[in-house]
Amino acid sequence: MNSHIHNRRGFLKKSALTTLAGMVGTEIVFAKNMPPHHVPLAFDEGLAGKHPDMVVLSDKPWNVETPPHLLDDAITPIERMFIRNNGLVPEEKIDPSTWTLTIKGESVKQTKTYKISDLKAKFKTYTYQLVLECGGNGRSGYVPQTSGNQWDQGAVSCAEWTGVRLKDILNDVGLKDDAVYIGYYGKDLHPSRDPSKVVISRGVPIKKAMEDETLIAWSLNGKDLPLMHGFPLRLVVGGWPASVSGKWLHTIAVRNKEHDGAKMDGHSYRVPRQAVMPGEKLAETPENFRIIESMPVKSLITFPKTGAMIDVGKSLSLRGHAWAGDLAVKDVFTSIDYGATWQKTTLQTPKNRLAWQQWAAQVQFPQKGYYEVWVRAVDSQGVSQPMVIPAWNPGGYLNNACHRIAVKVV
Ligand SMILES: Nc1nc2c(c(=O)[nH]1)N[C@H]1C(S)=C(S)[C@@H](COP(=O)(O)O)O[C@H]1N2
Ligand SMILES: [Mo]
Repeated sequence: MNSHIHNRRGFLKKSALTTLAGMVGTEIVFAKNMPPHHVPLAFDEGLAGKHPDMVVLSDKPWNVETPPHLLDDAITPIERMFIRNNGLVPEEKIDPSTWTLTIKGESVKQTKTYKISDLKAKFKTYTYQLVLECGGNGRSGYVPQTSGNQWDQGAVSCAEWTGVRLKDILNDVGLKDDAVYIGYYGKDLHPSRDPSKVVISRGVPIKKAMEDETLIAWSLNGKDLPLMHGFPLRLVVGGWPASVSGKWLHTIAVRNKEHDGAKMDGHSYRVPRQAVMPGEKLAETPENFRIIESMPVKSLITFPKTGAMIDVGKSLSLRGHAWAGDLAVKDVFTSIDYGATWQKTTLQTPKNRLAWQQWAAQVQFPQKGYYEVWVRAVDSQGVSQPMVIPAWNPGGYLNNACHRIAVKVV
């Protein structure tokens, strides 16, 4: 946040003009014409601290994705993490020392409220590397096009989250026997700015909520959460659509039924129970649609970048990551002949459950010319990524088709 340049609502401070010019590295011509509410693009808060090559899909709300070659690190740096907001970032001043988390709902024995300092003092702190992938990652591959952000391959990250286990908090609160689901509430605003409207409130079954790796986190890659990623507190649930990892978290409801918050209904984060024809309209009932739970097996080539040129006779070093929702990845293969033959790569074990795994390969090309390198992962139950786009669905979710890059041997 460039709070010394402009405040949360984007008013440019007059005194900041000189600083701003300094940061741009040159004079801002026509600065006197800048409207008072104007946030200079170069410093727009959504992109503050982000890598310049991130791809902006929209800015109201912010939806920003990462090109695959920027995801080369084992732990995704904050500047390379995708952003997916359904509404507007909280505009109030956030003070972590007064921020609270309330656990309530039909299935708690008592309602209890904790300050962040209480969480830190009362419960053991854990750090996990967790894959967060938007349920709509890969949506742009579906024909006919479905509504929603047209993500390519980059709505995924695996960063290091630090916080306390949700299960430790829930055990401290005390649950009734009928607890089956949790739902989160965050402080972001509905795009209409109507405070009575909740923009998103999703959740997971109690079994997933009680897993060791399900965290209430205040830290990302060893630093305070950035505002865009949920400062000061966030639910983090690895392996499931990242929409269940609620940002700007202030309340968790423990439910005696499936959570019925915003974006739990219709075809939101749901897929048809039975395959449908591409473009087919289907009544949006729970009989027809199931909630997406564990994400399917997937992989990325993060090096080299597509379009790489290599000298004939040289072998090419390839690398990337693979992940499989709640499961581990068993094998990763590459192909240079459109899937006719596959070579096994070297695959590392995950740092912890629900972290992505690194793979690496050396590939030889038989002659000069154009190639595509494909990567395909197989999960611990033997299920493989498809080589073609998987079943079309009205929400455009779960496209886990093989990632590919173009290589020219010269
Ligand atoms: N409060 C709140 N939490 C949220 C969202 C949101 O809009 N509001 N978006 C969800 C969705 S759909 C995704 S994919 C992830 C994205 O997390 P990130 O922006 O930190 O990468 O946050 C989830 N948590
Ligand atoms: Mo998402």
